[in-house]
Amino acid sequence: ATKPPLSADQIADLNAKHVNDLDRDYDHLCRQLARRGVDAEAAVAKVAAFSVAIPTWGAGRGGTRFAKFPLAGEPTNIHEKLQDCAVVQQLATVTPRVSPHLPWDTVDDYVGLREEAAELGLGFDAINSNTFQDQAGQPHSYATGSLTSSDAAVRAQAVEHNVECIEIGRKLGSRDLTVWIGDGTNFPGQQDLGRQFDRYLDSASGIYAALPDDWRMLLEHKMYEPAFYSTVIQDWGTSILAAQELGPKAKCLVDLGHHAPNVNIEQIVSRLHRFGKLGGFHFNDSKYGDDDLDSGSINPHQLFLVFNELIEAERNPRDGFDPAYMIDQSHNVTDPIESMLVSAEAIVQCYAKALLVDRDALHDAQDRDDVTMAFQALRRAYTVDVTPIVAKARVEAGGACDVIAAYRASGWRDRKAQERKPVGLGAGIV
Ligand code: LRH
Ligand code: MN
Ligand code: MN
Repeated sequence: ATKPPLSADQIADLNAKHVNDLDRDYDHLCRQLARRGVDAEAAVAKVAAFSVAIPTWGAGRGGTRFAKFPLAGEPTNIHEKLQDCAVVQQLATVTPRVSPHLPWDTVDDYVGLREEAAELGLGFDAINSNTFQDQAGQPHSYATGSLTSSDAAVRAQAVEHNVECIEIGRKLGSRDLTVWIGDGTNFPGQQDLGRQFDRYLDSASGIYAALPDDWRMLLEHKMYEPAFYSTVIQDWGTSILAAQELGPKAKCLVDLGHHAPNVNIEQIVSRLHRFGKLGGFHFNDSKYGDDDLDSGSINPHQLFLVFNELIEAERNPRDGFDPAYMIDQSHNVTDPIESMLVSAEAIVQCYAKALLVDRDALHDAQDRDDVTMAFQALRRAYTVDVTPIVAKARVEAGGACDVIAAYRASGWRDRKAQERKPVGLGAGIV
């Protein structure tokens, strides 16, 4: 039996205050959309089937390289992080899986951890390896890079860590390994750009060889940081070349904050899908770089356009269509639970809006080169307030109508501030 952290009765009581208004708003929206020939109920069903993983590290306060400001009652270990993720899932109902990061989430008993998560109503999603930091007691430093280091012993250690992540992931029930490396250079001439990529391919193929048949290796690119002159896996071009070289189980992962400014990310989605290489997503928002801001807080229209491409991709599956969706954010100034609740809602809202696009009208306008009506097909969906659709799906799944109000009414963080040990001060990690 599952042991949800919040009282289901309290959520139901809070919802009782809203259900009449929600039903009225939902009926009104259904009628409005029906006039345009759009089926709101179908959107509710699709929204109810949608899910996005949340990262264990997102449950704690993030930080910058300048400072981290801890929050009273924030989780300090994987067990407490799972509890907080379970709170998000209970209220939002679209985040049933967590994505672990190793060695940040190291425990002695991974089978036990999987059971602990299951009791909280959670499963595990993609496992993330970490060869961008040194860990205490590790034989070799990653100061010269990891999978691409010029030192063979360092490369072997980095490969070995990824293989261990796969073994741990098998115990947790994961089926994807996400590999992001910080390798690159800070000075022109520091390394040979070609030979460094060769070393990447060689190391990555060692990891690929350890993948079980039903696993995928998700290659995550990022333009810069921590390397500031060149980065080995810097863009989707390098990423897809590597994935093609490695084999069919290697796919590309798109983190929304990892691109050059103004890059057309939705077009990248389309390209990767065209070649069967779209493997997953890290959702966040960005103003300047890899800001890891809350999803939809800066450019919700871009998020909508990304989902528009994802829906087109789903309708035209190539090599299957099964992207691993995850929130990847750094919650520096908010309660992480609140950020994840709001972000999950923003993501689902953009998905719901993309579902409302009249695709026949869009495709017809495209075929006739009617620019205005093609754009209108998108615009008319984007401007719909889909709150009732998203709330309807959530309440039907036992979640909260107003996620933030319900979370605050639960008093969760104040209780945890009494129970949990305080977090020390320190610089942030990512
Ligand atoms: C790198 C990244 C990657 C890491 C995470 C902590 O910037 O996006 O996904 O695993 O941050
Ligand atoms: Mn990421
Ligand atoms: Mn990032």
